[in-house]
Amino acid sequence: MDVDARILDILSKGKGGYLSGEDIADKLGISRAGVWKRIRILKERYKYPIESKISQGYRLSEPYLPLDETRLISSLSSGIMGRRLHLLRSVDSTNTIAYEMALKGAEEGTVVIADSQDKGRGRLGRRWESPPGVNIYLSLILRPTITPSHAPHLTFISSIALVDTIKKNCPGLEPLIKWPNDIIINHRKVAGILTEMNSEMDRVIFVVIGIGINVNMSVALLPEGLRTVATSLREEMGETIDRNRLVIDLLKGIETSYEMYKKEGFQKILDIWRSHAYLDGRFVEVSHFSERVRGVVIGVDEDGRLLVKDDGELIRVIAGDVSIV
Ligand code: BT5
Repeated sequence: MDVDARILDILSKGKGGYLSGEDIADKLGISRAGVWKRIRILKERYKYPIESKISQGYRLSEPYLPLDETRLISSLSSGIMGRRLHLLRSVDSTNTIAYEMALKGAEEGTVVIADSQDKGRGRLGRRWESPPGVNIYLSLILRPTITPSHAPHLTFISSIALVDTIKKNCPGLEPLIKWPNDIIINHRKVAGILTEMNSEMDRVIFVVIGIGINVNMSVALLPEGLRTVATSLREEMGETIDRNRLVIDLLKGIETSYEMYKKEGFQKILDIWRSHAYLDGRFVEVSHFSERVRGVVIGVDEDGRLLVKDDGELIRVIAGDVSIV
C-alpha cells in the first residue's frame, strides 16, 4: 500500500472520529508535516471527504471502505474476468486506460478499476460523476468473436450481471434495466454502462465495457441537477456496502452471462433481461441526435432494439436516450 492508501485506511478505521496528525504520523513512520501534505493532496486534488480541525486532527466525513487489491485478487472466483486486475487511485477514465491497454494487446478479462475519475465518461461525450472513495468505476476488456453489429449484446450481458450482483449484495432492492444502459432503483439511476469497441468492417477486435456504480456515495456529492434523478446503493439500503464484494460478484456474474451468451446465444440473455425491464408499458420519448420518437414501449425485439408503438405503428429503435413522458 502506498502512503495515501495507508492514510485512507487509517482514517477509515477511525469510523468518522478525529485522529490526530501525530498518531497518523507515528503509524506511518513519517513526519506530521508529511501527513498534512498528503492529506491536503487527498482533499484538494482527489476530493476525498477529509475534514480537519486544528485541535483534533483529521476524519473522514463519509463512510469509506477501501478497495483492496490483495483482497480482490485473492477472492476472485471468476476464471478469466479479472485475471489481470489493475487498481488505480485516480484516473481520467478507466475506459480510456483499458482501451489503450487493449490496443497494446491486453488479454481478454483484463480489468481496470479506479477509486476516482477526473473525466469519467458517459455516452456521446457526456460526463460520469466519479467522486473518490465511494463508488465503483470499472472497465473490462473482452475479445468476442462477433460482428460489430452485435457489440450492443455485451451491454445486455453486463446489465443482467449487474442486476444480479446488486440483488445479491443488497437484499430487498429491485434494480431494473432501463434500455439501453442504465440500472434504476426506485426510478433513479444507480449505475450506467458505456460499451466501446474497436473493430474492422466485419469483426470486433475488442470491446471495453465500462461500468459505473454508485455504491456508498451520498447524492449530495453530485451536482444539483442530478440529486433527484440519481441514487446510490447506500442511499437505498441505509447502510455501507463493501465495494470489494460487489466487484468480485460482478466479475463472476459477467463471466457467467458471457459464457451463457457464447454457448446458448443472445435469446437466452434477452429472456433474463426482459424480466428486469424498466420501460415496458411506459409512454416515452426517445431521442437520437436530431430524431425524436414518441410512443409506448412494448419491449425489445430479438436484436435488443427497443420497440415503441406510436398510433399503431411499430418503431424499432437501435440507439438513443429515453425519457419517460
Ligand atoms: C452512462 O452514460 O450511463 C455510462 C456511464 C459509464 C461510466 C463508467 S465508470 C467506468 C467507465 N469509465 C468511464 O469513463 N466511464 C465508464 P449515459 O447513459 O450517457 O449517462 C450519462 C448521464 O448520467 C449524465 O449526462 C448525467 O445525466 C447522468 N450521470 C452522471 N453521473 C452520474 C452518476 N454518478 N450517477 C447517476 N447519474 C449520473
